[in-house]
Amino acid sequence: MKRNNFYITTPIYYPSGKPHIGHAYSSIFADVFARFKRNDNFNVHFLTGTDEHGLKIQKAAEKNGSDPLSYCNKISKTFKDLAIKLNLSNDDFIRTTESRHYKSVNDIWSKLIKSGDIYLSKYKGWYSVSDEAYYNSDEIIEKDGKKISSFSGSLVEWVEEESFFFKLSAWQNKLLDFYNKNENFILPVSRRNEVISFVKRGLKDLSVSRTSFTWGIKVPNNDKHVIYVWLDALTNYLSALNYPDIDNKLYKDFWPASLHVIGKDILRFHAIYWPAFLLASGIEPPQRVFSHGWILSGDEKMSKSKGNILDPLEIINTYGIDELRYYLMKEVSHGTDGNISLENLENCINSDLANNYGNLCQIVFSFIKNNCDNKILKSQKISKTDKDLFERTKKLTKHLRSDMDKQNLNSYIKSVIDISFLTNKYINDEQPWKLKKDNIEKMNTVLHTSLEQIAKISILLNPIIPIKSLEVIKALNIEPKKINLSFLDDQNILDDEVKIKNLDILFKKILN
Ligand code: ME8
Repeated sequence: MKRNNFYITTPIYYPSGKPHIGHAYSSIFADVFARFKRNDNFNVHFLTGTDEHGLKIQKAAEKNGSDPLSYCNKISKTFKDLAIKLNLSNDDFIRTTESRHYKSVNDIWSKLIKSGDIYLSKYKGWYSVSDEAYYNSDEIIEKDGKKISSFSGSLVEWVEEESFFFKLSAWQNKLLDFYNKNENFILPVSRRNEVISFVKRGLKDLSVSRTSFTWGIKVPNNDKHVIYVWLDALTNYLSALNYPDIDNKLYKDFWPASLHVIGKDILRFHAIYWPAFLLASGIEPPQRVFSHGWILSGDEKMSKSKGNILDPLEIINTYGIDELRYYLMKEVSHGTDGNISLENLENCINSDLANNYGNLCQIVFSFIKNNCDNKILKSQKISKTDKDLFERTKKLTKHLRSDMDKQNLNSYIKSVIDISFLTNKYINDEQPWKLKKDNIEKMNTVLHTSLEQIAKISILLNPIIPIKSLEVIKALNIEPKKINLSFLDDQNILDDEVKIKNLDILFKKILN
């Protein structure tokens, strides 16, 4: 991969039911990084899609009286539509039922056979259809007379069938070595530690094919078996770059992936199986797997099987997409789980968006419209207060790139909102409405400085609230294609003379 290229992926979603807020969270989180990197002049490739094979999907289709492919065609479209509603900036949407994906999975399988990493035997053990995961006996507990996984709480069933196995046990030390050499491969650190201690406890060979159902990619030269859905699904990240054609531009530019965003429930697959499959195939593993926590409802993960779902589309219709994006990114701490509620959403919209950033834009834009004919010429005289604001802003922006490079979005948002808070305070202290009477020169400086701050804040918030921030950016007469983060290296954004356009109210305060 060339420098300045950035390949980022969301998990590909099971089209087994309606998308929920947990799916929206994973997708928006990835989108924020894709947009941030684009604004920072990276060449970005952002992938999302649907994971359409396996028993879980076959069963969901049967329940709906449909054949699996027709069922997937229908439900995959709801995820594609959701991507549009969430305003995702994805460059591609992959479906694992596409021929480009079959080609790539077949190639990986053949490579693993050739390297001697796959052998035929018999699987005897526990399987969860809902997680599409195998569990060891010591991971199974009994609840209400039913066997469940202690890890996910999902029902498991006993399976005995002929199966191909991947020699995962042989990769234990090589994986530990890989984690050691690539300190930031798994973030946050708590998840990295979790993975390392799991691998240190010993890895068993992994069953990578099934014979008891048919909905999947057939094992090459053995029609009785379908390839285990996780070996199939993970390979999507390569298929989307036209793998196995490794000489094509997409693959050359973007592999290894820069960042796989995933939820903590699928960490084992991405942080253990995936690098092992890749190393065994002679392909470089991705650079980073970032595992976010769960969105909880009460104390439980929000999910279809638990029936405690908040519908993202309903929230978008009531509150707006930027409002939902901001709330999810700000309120849910990214490494850990977070509870969400409509009450907190409303409080967050009021405090950060309406009363802070929105208020700042409204005060400055309407004052300039009513008193300065929408034009401001910067004067050269800078006061101590102006300098102070500039210095404090600089201190807050200093760590933003490194925050984003570690997916520390909470810290990033906090700093940007602090800048907005400081600027509101600056306006209140400097009171341009009083300066209008006897110090026009200073009034102009205060207004110009405020516009410069608004420009910075809007560009920094752009990855999170792309629609509203763009309204402000356009009202500042900054061309959208000129958005970039070079001001983080100490440059100003605005010319000395600024002509602005009218700006409508950005965020309405929600009254209870
Ligand atoms: O796991 N809170 O698909 P999926 C936060 N097909 N994130 C949540 C969540 C919640 N309540 N519920 C789900 C799969 N997610 C596989 C991925 S990738 C090669 C294959 C997140 O539709 C979950 O953690 O069950 C996961 O990252 C993503 O949504 C997709 O879940």
